[in-house]
Amino acid sequence: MPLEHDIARLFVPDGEAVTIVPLRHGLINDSFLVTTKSGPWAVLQRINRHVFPKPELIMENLRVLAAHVRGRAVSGNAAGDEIRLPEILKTQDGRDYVIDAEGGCWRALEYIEDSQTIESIKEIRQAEEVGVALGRFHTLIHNLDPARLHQTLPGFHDAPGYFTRFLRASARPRHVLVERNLLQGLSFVENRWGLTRVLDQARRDGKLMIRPIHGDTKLNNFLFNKNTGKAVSLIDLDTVQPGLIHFDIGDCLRSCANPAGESPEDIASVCFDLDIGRAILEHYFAETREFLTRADFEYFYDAIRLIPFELGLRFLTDHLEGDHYFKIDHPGQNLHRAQVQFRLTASIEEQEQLIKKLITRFAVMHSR
Ligand code: GN1
Ligand code: MG
Repeated sequence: MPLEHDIARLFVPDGEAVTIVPLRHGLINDSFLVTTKSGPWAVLQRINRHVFPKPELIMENLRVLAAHVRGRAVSGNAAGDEIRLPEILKTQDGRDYVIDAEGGCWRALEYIEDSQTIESIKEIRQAEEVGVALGRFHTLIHNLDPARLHQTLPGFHDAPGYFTRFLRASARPRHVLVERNLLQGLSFVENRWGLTRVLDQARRDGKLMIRPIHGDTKLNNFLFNKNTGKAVSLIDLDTVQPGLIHFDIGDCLRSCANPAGESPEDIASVCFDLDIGRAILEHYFAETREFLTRADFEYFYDAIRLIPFELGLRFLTDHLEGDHYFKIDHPGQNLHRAQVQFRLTASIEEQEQLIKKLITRFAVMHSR
């Protein structure tokens, strides 16, 4: 019997029959949908120990987050109460995670009823919903002291750090790197290394402040109600940690405004869809009026350009290092993923003036 069945049994109430189906959209953790006789019940996950060496820190963050959200609900100050975070489910003997014989760390999160994920934005309304949901999530956590959260993944979204690592991985004699796609990827990065410093420098200069963030705001981490189409939850909370909200906005647009997705066969089909970007930002800003500053707005374009570039850099480095971070199905997949993100970065650069104009318009309307 597969391990996930044994583990699921520790969580599921006695005697409940369960079916367990792997969910395949993450590149890091292993996830399974656990269904009992009354319907979908939980998402069981094995946290990747190579990526998250201290999963207990994730669980502590989840507890802090849950207590903060409950506190806001009680104080009646729950601007974000329409966005619901999945509860941590306990084992029958009261633990909120389990370590298996091989050291794997398992936990179960509540399944939000009648919800589904989507893989690409098909209607503008879905983009609006994403903007609302991310805005509500940030509103919900913006006054949680970031010092109360652990850094679950040190170096995450540290663009200068990723660049240094890339340099190390690519510092081999160029004649070994004969492949054209690879050479193109290398020169794409080398022409943009300055970009990796922009947000980090703004943070060092005190222009941008560290806040709690989600860290992984890709489209399939938003849950939509199957009946109403409303975005009801934001899942995959492993990377909730101190950071810049700019990472979340950049990552959300990176994922949502590229309808071709992260793995299209034809890289030429990748582009940044400005209508989707506009709809997300408009609804995000309408929700976050309360705390965004003028300086925040000054760096949103850089974030939108940086995050796809950064992810491309991460994929390319992983390809050069032998694919030990992102799961792959075939060799060369991380190089292809990098090319997709670089194409998206280029599409954003082509629309720089339009995107900046849009952000300036929102800045005038909203910032303090
Ligand atoms: C990883 O595993 P998943 O899909 O939740 C990665 C994100 C990337 C994403 C790209 C901890 O997220 O940063 O944007 O792949 N998560 C981590 O698909 O590295
Ligand atoms: Mg994730």
